[in-house]
Amino acid sequence: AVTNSEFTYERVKAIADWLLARVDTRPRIAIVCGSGLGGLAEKVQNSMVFAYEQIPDFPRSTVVGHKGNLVIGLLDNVPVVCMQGRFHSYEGYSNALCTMPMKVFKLMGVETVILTCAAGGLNLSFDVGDIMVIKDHVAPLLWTLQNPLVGLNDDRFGPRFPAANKIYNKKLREEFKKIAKDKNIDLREGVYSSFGGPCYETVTELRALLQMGVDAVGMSTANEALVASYCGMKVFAIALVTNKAVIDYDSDNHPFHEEVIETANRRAQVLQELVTEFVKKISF
Ligand code: 6GU
Repeated sequence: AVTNSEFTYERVKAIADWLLARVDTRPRIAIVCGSGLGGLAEKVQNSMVFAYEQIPDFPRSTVVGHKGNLVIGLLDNVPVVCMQGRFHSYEGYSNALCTMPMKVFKLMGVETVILTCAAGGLNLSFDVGDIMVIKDHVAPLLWTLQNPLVGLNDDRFGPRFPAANKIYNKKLREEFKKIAKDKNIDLREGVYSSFGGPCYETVTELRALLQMGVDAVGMSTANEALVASYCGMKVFAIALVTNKAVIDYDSDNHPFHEEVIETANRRAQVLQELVTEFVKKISF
């Protein structure tokens, strides 16, 4: 397995330098587009598009609904670097590999990372299509040797023992909520949980999560948020509730990827509008 220590500072810096040598833009904001939300990257202008397989040391995207491009350009005149599609542990990638792009962003000069993802709604008051600002996470994979920070630590990235209680920047959350309020868009705020996938969770697992205070569940984001925060970048994350998590033992319903993509497509416009406005606001 690839461990944190295999992504040495020098190896990550080589990737960052490779990218910086090919663009004039110097983005201070990075955006990760989750399932069905890659349309945001198409709003980026004067962009340079790098297919992941073009970038040295980058893994490939293997998921339907996820393109695999790194897009660098201007989102409403603000320089951004945008991941159109992310890496997941269920693709066979270690969490260290899945989160390596965060370190690349750091060495490119990025200060703020915006993460988006699709998630199943667990909170009983949530509806399909709701947008949830993430304020905390529960990520069992990160309790194990799958934690992307396991391995030799390089203090140039971050501390050996990083705090995890303030990963999701409060000011940024407030800023985003203000923007939504001005636009009359309803927002939720809550706790996100991620499992490794690719299977969805059992009824009992979901019920346990609900009891723990989890509001939405997905297969990504928490690992990236951890590493971005560890690297000293500000983190903001939103989950789009694409389906309801099934917590009834006798329900005939079940989650499926097509529904996830369909809801994401339906709500992509609103999400893009919010994120674009947000990026403009925080770029000052
Ligand atoms: Cl119900 N679970 C997980 N882990 N990911 C999801 C989901 C559920 N719905 C959308 N993505």
